[in-house]
Amino acid sequence: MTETVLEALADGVLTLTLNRPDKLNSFNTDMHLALRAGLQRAHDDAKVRAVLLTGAGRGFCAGQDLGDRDPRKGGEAVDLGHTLETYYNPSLRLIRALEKPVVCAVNGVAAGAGANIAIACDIVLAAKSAKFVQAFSKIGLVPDAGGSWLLTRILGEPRAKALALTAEPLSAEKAAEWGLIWKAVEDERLMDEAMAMAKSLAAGPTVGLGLTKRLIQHAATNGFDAQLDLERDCQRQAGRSADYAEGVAAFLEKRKPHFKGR
Ligand code: T3D
Repeated sequence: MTETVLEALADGVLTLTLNRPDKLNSFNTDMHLALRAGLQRAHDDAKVRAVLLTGAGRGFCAGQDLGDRDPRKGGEAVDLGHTLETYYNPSLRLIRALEKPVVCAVNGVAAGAGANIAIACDIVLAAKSAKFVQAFSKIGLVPDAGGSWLLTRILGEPRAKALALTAEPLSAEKAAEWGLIWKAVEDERLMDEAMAMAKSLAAGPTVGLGLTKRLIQHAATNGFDAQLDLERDCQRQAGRSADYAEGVAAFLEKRKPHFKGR
């Protein structure tokens, strides 16, 4: 059977490739479970120091496989609240909670939950030909996979509402201009640039990078005082890491640091 998510670990980077290209990598149950297993491995395996998420074929991910939701097939209606809680939300939570950088290479269209999984990642690069589509309103649904939260915080209400209500595609270049993603790159450069970014992060001070991710995510909801407290706690922890000692020693010795991720 074809694997729905391909996993490859090299140079500290765990590459997860959504692999249902004939369906634009839309999610069936198997792909949900495989993605979650890959993300869990990223948590558990100390050899993984960064994740690169991408899609096979011409699309990144078209969200839910609507073939699995065909109302014409009859039977009991699927409880979509249950499918979010059981399948989408655990992976979203894993991406956000993982204290290692997650780079996303959006190789083509990212629609519905696929768009929102992409923007939940830490650093998003997209091929210039890619587009982001909040496809939900076209089929009578609401933004999910964290989209209502992320879009509103990143873009503000006017743009979040317009994208969600109209389902108008947002080009990669516009997404970069609006700050929704890190950058749009030439199609043929995407995987090289995304992998170079992931490798560079994987060679970095993993403890400090993970804590940095935690801090920035909490800033969206913390008040200033609470954030100062969190910075204090995170800096205390980072200051106890071997990589901090190595970073300072390397600076003083005028050489490149060799971080070990501890
Ligand atoms: O259900 C729950 O558990 C709740 C959770 C919901 C989360 C969600 O994500 S809901 C939103 C679901 N996604 C969509 O509504 C997007 C549907 N797809 C599209 O709007 C378009 O396909 C795209 C904008 C993504 C891309 O357009 P285009 O013109 O580049 O490609 P296309 O020709 O429409 O699609 C290519 C093939 O992929 C086509 O198959 P075919 O005709 O070549 O055999 C198409 O049917 C298939 N495909 C694309 N999206 C889906 C899909 N098949 C199943 N499910 C899809 N979501």
